Amino acid sequence: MKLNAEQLARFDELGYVFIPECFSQKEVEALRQAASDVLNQQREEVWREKDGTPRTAFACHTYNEACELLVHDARLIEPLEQLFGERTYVHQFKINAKAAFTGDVWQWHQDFPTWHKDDGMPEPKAMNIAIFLDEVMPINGPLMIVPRSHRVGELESAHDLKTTSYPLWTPDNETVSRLVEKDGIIAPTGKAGGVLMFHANILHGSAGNITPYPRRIVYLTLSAVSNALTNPTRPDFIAHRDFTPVEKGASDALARYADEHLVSA
Ligand SMILES: O=C(O)CCC(=O)C(=O)O
Repeated sequence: MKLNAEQLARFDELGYVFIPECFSQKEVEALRQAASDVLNQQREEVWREKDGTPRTAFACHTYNEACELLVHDARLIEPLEQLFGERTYVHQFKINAKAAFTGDVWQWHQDFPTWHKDDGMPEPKAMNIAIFLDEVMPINGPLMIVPRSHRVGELESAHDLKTTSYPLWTPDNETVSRLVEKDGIIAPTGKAGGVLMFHANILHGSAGNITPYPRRIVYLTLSAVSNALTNPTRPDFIAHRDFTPVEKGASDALARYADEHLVSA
């Protein structure tokens, strides 16, 4: 799947592209079952909120087949190859649960400062791709984005350890206010199966989820192969050390997996 001229122009101008209903309901259902499975595992890759609810399952493509198939999905790989002009490796893969009632905040941040300062990633030639596993609504902690903020480059930031997320490099409130005053905040919402791709320097964050509606999102981070990590300090389940280009799988691989494995409710 390639981005069209309008999507490319939109990405350049605003720093993100949203593709509603990119994955079918059958594929999403297979991924939802995968999410329930991995988030309930007791292992070092699964991090929890203060009350013990699962928050993030890292690297689950290494211990779940549906997640592994997703990593090789051309709908995710091709647009990034197109944007970077080269092949990509998997820098990170995770499922953020943002559980009903207890899913906690993600502070305002750009992704690149953390990748740069904690992992030694040379350039912002990497990107997060969000795949919605539940309907993302204005009320259940959607990802909020400051459009055009990718154009300001890497903001000054401090290491913030306040939430249950891994430590992030976050800008101060004055900086966030200044950028928001200029360009506002948007929150792409939509049905499960939607895909949101956003620039490594876009300012984003999300509020806590006090609704009864979970908001599970998969995040696949792909980086250009020329942009390998030079000094990773985080565990390799958070910042992978394998920089070989990710291969594209069969276009119907996830759908076939769903046909073979879906457990009906
Ligand atoms: O899931 C969210 O709400 C935010 C995740 C995020 O910002 C990140 O992984 O960098």
